[in-house]
Amino acid sequence: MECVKPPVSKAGFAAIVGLPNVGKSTLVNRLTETKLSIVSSKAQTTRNTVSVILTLPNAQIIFQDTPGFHEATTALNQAFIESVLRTIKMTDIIVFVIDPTTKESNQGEEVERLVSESGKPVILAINKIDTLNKRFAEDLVSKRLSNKRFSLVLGISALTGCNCDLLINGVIDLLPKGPYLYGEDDLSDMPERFFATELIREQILKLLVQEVPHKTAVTIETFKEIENRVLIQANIHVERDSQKRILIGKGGNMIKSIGTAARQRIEEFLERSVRLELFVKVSPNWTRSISKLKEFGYLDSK
Ligand SMILES: Nc1nc2c(ncn2[C@@H]2O[C@H](COP(=O)(O)OP(=O)(O)OP(=O)(O)O)[C@@H](O)[C@H]2O)c(=O)[nH]1
Ligand SMILES: [Mg+2]
Repeated sequence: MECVKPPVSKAGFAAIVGLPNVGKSTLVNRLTETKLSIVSSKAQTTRNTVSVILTLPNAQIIFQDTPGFHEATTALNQAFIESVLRTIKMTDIIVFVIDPTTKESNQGEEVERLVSESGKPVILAINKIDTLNKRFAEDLVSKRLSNKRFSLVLGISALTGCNCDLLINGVIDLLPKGPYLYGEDDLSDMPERFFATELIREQILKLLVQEVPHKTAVTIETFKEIENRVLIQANIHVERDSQKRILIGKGGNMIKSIGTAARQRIEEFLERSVRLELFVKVSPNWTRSISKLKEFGYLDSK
């Protein structure tokens, strides 16, 4: 009699770790075919560890996009670092992403040491190879292959998807065996209102220059269904009056542009019609205030 083997599934967490701007969020979106993690050309875009779930026929990977690891100059930066450290501690596998198009830094060495000493399996993903000559990219990979600390070394492009299938296979090989941890249709364990704040912040990062986006936090005050629409009222916090003026813009033009673009992105995400109301508030020195960081969701409120 033929014996039918039960399917063996694998499931676990893969943390995406690296310096700011190396393409971690672009990679998580590419691997999960979503746009859940916000991306911008500016460093320090991601501020919280963002979980995005990829469910395949025999494996479920919870990718955890982390903030770029960098020097802590404010309580906010310190919160980013703590979020990365916490995620490294909890994860099953680390995907360490580097950007060969920028020069190596002390911070780069520090984060490499951190992932190497984590005791977790590490995959090295050399990203942005679409911008490199093929031979040069191959040399970079072969140089790193001699480092036995890496379970796998791949040259990839999060932008074009090059070798991303190999990266997913590499993660699956290292995943622990076990049942799925989330429902097959779940995309994230984070609430819709979190993604709404991120999509507003994404437009702020896109439309404003210099330090204003980095001094901006978004909180949701109202998120409720009214007459077939979701009413979202959000506060945009800045540190100074001058930043408030820039955010509002001449005749309210800037805040209108942010609101229109963010509403469209939130509607795509929620697949529902949205009414978005934005209010700009001055919260002096919030990036240095522990109580404000807790209030804005960047630190545990315990
Ligand atoms: N050419 C190229 N650009 C890329 C690639 N991956 C990401 N980028 C670009 O790099 C920039 C930063 O991308 P993000 O995904 O926001 O980087 P991040 O590592 O998440 O940044 P932080 O959240 O600030 O730590 C964006 O302009 C991306 O379009 C890639 O494979 N090739
Ligand atoms: Mg990011």
